[in-house]
Amino acid sequence: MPAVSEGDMGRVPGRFAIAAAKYNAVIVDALLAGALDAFQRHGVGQDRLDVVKVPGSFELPLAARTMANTGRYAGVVCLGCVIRGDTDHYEYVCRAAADGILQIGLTTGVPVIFGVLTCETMDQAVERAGGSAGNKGTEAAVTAMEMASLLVKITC
Ligand code: INI
Repeated sequence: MPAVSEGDMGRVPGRFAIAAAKYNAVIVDALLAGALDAFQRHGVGQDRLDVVKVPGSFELPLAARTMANTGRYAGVVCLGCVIRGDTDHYEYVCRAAADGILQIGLTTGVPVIFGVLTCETMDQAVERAGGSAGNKGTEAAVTAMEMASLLVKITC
């Protein structure tokens, strides 16, 4: 059996940043509450967290890149909610957010986590923001902590 490494949720390193979109604020605020709760439960208190608000999910990658490039953060969580309307705006915003967030993680080496809901309806968003399908903000925060811990293990 080879050595297997994975993130240790009992040893979460460093500071974290959260970029949260103001568009669909009721949903994103619920994602943010879930993320803050997850950080708290894993020993990352408010003194190790910074939250910035951006207008919409399209703006998340630039804020995340700016924060990742400071070198201050072990991980960056991006939270947003895009709901399909009658136009193809949805596709552009989703694609820009997903591609941008992926690119920033890869180019900076900082875990940048995709906590953006991409939903057909508001009901689906409610389900995923603390409803019957859990809270994707919580999942995004846990993923950020797990990846931050794993990267320390891999590189030390
Ligand atoms: N931004 C969102 O975060 N969610 C949406 O559902 C959304 N829709 O539907 O338009 C949205 N649009 C704004 C976009 O993110 C940018 O802020 C805007 O295009 C300016 O760049």
